Amino acid sequence: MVDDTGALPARTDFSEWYNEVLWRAEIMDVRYPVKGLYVWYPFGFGIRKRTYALLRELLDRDHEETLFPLLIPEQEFMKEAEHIKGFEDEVYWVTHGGLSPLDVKLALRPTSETAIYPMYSLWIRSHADLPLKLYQVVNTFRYETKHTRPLIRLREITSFKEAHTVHATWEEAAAQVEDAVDRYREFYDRLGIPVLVSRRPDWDKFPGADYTIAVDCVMPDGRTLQIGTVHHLGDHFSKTFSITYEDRDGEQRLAHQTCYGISERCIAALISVHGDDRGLVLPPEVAPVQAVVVPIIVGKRGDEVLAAARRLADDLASAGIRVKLDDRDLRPGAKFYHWEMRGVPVRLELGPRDLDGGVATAVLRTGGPKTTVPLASAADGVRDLLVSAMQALAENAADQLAGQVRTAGSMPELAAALDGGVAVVSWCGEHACADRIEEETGGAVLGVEVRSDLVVPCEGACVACGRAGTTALIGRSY
Ligand code: 5CA
Ligand code: ZN
Repeated sequence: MVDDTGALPARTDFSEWYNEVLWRAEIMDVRYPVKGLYVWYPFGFGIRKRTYALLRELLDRDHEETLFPLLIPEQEFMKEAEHIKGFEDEVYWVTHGGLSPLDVKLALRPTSETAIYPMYSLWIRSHADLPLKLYQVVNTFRYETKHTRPLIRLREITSFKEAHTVHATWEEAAAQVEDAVDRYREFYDRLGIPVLVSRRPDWDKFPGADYTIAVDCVMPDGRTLQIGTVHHLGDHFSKTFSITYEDRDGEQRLAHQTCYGISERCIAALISVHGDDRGLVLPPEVAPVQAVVVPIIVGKRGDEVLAAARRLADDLASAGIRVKLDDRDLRPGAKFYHWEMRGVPVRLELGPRDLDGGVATAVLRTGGPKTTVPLASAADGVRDLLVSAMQALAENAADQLAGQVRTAGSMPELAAALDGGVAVVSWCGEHACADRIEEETGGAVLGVEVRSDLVVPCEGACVACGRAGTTALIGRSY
């Protein structure tokens, strides 16, 4: 689909690398003629499909999937004051049906609180209806004015997973927030992406929330990407939308709510955190192709080798491994390059000498020495290799993050730490100090109550004003 010959820029030129890998590995085509809207290539969509299957698997344990309309009537959208303030400059409006102006303008959902909660008001009657835990995977629209970027800052978010839960009490909703954070950690753990979890400062919380817990990853250039958020909504929306329930004593009470979301930024993280100078490196669970078989056809045993390669691929396929036989009329080197770019975890080479030895030569995308897999038990061998590939990928990513987190005790140290990473500092909690940090270092306070083994508590004097502070995470973010 794309001509992918030619070298990729080094990943140390992260922006260049990212843009090139997106088309060379056939993930996104950026040529769609609307700013902030991009097209999934089928290969990229294959990664997306499997990544979201994993997300669904984790949520389906105790949530139910649903689907609400894209259009939200203006009067519902305008109901919750803080929420509107947060989104008013980002909403697309539908104003006409054909040539006729609509009586009621319709918003394209930027997120779905105001679509879902009027229905929750009808659905929830008594304590027996609680807790309610629903989610949907939809497209949402945000008229972003910051620099748009494929998979990172979109005007049409194509893969917005949003969960909306309702509980009897504030405490139960708070427990759900913790549960959701754990679920997101598990999701990123399965993808081998180490994350930093923290509570956002109040001025950075979701419009209409009591508090927001965010999940960030660190990109290769040291900038952070918010790849998930969990919000405690308190009773703000239940007041506005009359979501009440009758408790055990027959009293009407306001419900308490949470919502949490993940977008295709999870794919941006997957690509960026694991990729290398040769292209993608994919976790086997979400790789569209887990193993590629490349016949090495030299001399006159070509037919024999090709037949054995076909048998090998068939064996792997019938064992449930996603395998491709690359029998194209190309040099092996060109095939290696092609599949490395696409992040295929295991490459199996089969030449006359391998065949004589009853093995295939195996190479992991994550590196390391070549090994062999016996043809007689190829599926078992490849399965083991996929496990090793996943381990290597997760270890590499953990090492990478460990090198990107630094503690800083002064403003100059902080500025230095932000070059290529994130910083842990002591901060007094004042907005003015956060502003000073931002002006002098370009770093924002990402959050407090930071949860990560990599973060050592930092309880001394505020890095900006010297008053007493507590541990805070500072980063330059996407
Ligand atoms: N209703 C809540 C929870 S679903 C909500 O909308 N939260 S949010 O605004 O924080 O969005 C959830 C996640 O979507 C963010 O953490 C971020 O990872 C991702 N996201 C937000 N805006 C964009 C965008 N323009 N492009 C890509 N991803 C985005
Ligand atoms: Zn301070």
